[in-house]
Amino acid sequence: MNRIFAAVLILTAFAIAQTSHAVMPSCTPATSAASTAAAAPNGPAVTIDNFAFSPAALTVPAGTTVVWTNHDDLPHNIVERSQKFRSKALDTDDSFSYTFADAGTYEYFCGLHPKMVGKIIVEPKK
Ligand SMILES: [Cu+2]
Repeated sequence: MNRIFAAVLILTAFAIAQTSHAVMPSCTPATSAASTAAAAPNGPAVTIDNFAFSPAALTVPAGTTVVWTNHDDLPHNIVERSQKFRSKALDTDDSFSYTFADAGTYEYFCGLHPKMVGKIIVEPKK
């Protein structure tokens, strides 16, 4: 009896793990991408392509809004190493933007593929 319950539990957990990746992008409303992208149409851009951030390192002055756009056909997200910011899972052509008010080096990675890394170097305002 206990063994059957445990087996059902494991199967359920497995099923959730299998579907969560596919379900993730649809959890968030598709319309939010357009509004975040529109927030800074001319800001410096980081593109996500082939499991890589490009440019991998970007230098901007403080106060700049950086826009990341996912051009891969599977979701990625952006997670700052010390959790200063974190995007939702970005589906194809979704964007995320963040305004860097303070100077510093902001290292980030993809929460879904942690080997994908990049950094934004923010220089003090002149
Ligand atoms: Cu990724």
